[in-house]
Amino acid sequence: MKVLITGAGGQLGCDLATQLKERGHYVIATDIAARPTNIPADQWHHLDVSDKSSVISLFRQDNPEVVYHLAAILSARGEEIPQQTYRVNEIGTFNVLEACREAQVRQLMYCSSIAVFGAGTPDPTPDDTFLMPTTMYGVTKVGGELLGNYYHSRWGFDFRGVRFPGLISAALPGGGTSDYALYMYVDGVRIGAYESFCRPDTRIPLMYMPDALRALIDLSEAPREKLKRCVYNISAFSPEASVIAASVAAAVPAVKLTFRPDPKRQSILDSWPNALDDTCAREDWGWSPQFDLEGMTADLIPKIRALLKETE
Ligand code: AKB
Repeated sequence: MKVLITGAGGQLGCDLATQLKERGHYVIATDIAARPTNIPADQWHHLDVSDKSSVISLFRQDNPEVVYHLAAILSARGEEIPQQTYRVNEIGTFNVLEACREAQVRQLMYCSSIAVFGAGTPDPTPDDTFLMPTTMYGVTKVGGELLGNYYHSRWGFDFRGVRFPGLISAALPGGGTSDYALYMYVDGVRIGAYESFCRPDTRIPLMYMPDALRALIDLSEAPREKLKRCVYNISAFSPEASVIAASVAAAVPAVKLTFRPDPKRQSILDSWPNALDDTCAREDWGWSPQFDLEGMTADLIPKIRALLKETE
């Protein structure tokens, strides 16, 4: 099957391209950023999703069956450049949906986020509750979900998405507010120290990358008649930041993990749910995470060490 990925140069995109190829798909990777080394030049296109005519002509030319739409500016970076974040995330998603319609793409997979929620949601937070995000990133993710739901009900278009927790992997992310968790691992191993920009009692939903990739692919392959909605909460674990630090410290002796909250990013973290209720995903398409915090720590730390050796 021919699959196109937008934002393929990011934290999620690089690993997703590899996984989809391993499953035998022909992957066309696109991004505004430089081509990652794991993607051959003939399967790579420069694409700015905020440029509608480029998106439409590329989709028409390459004719993908499924599109994974990952291109987005994340929450912390988005607060520095809100207007550009609106263009890339909101207009970009509209352009991708329109291009799917014009080029008769069969399915669009969408990456939403815990950032669609604002403070005061029930704990754990269910799929259907009030959506009052405080960041431009969150606003545009709500907008993307609503647009996709509209295309589904108006034209029967197969739009599907997950609300991702903060994702943790060996690859460096770009501009997320959940990045403190990832940097405890990466800088903990690489430098032996990391100062988190949040309080030790900060608690948001998090997920290890292999589970995140499996969620996207499983949802894409689920029979449509089993799905009662287009966008699903998915959840794995929600440890306090101090508990993550203890898990890293147990695996990386002498690591120095400290906390100095940054008021802006802390207020974003405080506005997000502590935990998500993912009952609908479990019931409709059999979602279940394989990694908890300790399982992730045991798997991830050797991977970061191996990556560091490769780049030495
Ligand atoms: C971010 O921190 O902005 C993202 C997210 C939670 O969607 N990682």
